[in-house]
Parts: sequence; C-alpha cells; structure tokens
Amino acid sequence: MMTVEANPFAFHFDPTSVALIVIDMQCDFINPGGFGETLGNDVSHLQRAVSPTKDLLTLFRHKGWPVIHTRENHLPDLSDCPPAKRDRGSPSLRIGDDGPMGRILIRGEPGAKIVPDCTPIEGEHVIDKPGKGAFYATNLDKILSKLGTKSLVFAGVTTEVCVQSTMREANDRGFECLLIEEATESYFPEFKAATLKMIQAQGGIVGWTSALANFQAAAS
Ligand code: TIU
Repeated sequence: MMTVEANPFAFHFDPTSVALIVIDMQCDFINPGGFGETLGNDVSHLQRAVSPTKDLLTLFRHKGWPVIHTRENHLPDLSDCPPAKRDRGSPSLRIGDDGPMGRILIRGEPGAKIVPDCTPIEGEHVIDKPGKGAFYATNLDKILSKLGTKSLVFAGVTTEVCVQSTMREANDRGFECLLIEEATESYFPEFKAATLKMIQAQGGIVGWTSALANFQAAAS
C-alpha cells in the first residue's frame, strides 16, 4: 500500500489497483472561443490546471498505471443532447453552432479535442460522454471493472461540475477517490475552494483531496 498525506486524513492506495481519471481537459472548456466562453465564463482560470495535470500524466505513465481521459461532447446530429441542455439560458453560441474551434461541443471538432499538453497516448482509455458525470451513458464502469480499479485519482475541469459529478458517483459505486488540488480548476475560484471543502468535510464524505507534491512523494 502507498500512503498520501491528504485531507481530511491519509489516503491509502494499492498501486496494482489505482487509475488516473482526467476529466474534460478540452479546448472547448480551456481555450477562448469554446463552450465555456459561450456561457460567459473567463476561461483563463482553467489554464492553471494544465501543467499539474501533465505532471500527473507523466507520473502515471512512468509507473505504468492506467489512465482514463473523458471528453464531454455530442454527436454531430445532436441525438444525444437533451434539448433542455442546448436550449437553456442565453449563451453567445449554442451546442452544435459554428464557432472559432468548429461546432461547439461536437465530437471530432477541434474544440472537443483534449489540449495538447494532456493529449492521450496509445493504450490510454478515452471516453466520450454526453453528460456532466462520466458514468452516465458511457462504458466507464466496464473499463474500471476490467482494470480491477479500486482507487481513482482525479484531475480535470471543472471542479464543481464534471469533476464533482463524476467523483460523487464513483464514491457511491465504491471507489476510493482522491482529487489532486492543483490539477483541477473552476471558472469560479470560490466554487473550487468550496468543492474541496465539501469533499473533505464530514470525514471525507465523498473522498479525499491532496496537493500534487504529496501524491508525487507517496508514489516515488
Ligand atoms: N460549465 C462548466 O463549468 N462545466 C461544464 O459544462 N463541463 C465540465 O465541467 N466538463
């Protein structure tokens, strides 16, 4: 077992049953001109998560531990996009509209791709998902079961939307979940801070958080 100095207390994991899940590190959320910006967000906040996520990827690849990437997107005909999602609010462009990085949040378009620093490599799993949580309408549960995963290390964006939705469901499904604090960001710094606190509260009600350096120290 390996032990990470974490919050609210130490996180123990077996290196034979750990996996990294990197949530939605896509141009549509992180770069100007994508889905995130159409919603009125300042996307520059998310850039901070890129380098720490790259460091985590490097560590897992070096160790030979499994890596799963997710991408939020929709089929070109929008058949997997609930009208309630596309029609909500007054974004500058809606899902499926043409934008500077191709059609907004559509599979295969430049905006839906993972940012270059976090690009998946051969052998890593890539899951396309229509929802915020990564278990809904995907084969994530089958992948994790095949891998024999028990502990999930989380990185990605945004902290309180797709990362938290996925982490909460993973916790319900019996996984021990650790979110790496520097490797996640929100458009709203106060929402990131609140999410970390929510995870840590009540004796780790849905998991743990830790600094990247603490995870790196434990894994070395
Ligand atoms: N809007 C926002 O904060 N997030 C999303 O829509 N998707 C993800 O978090 N990936």
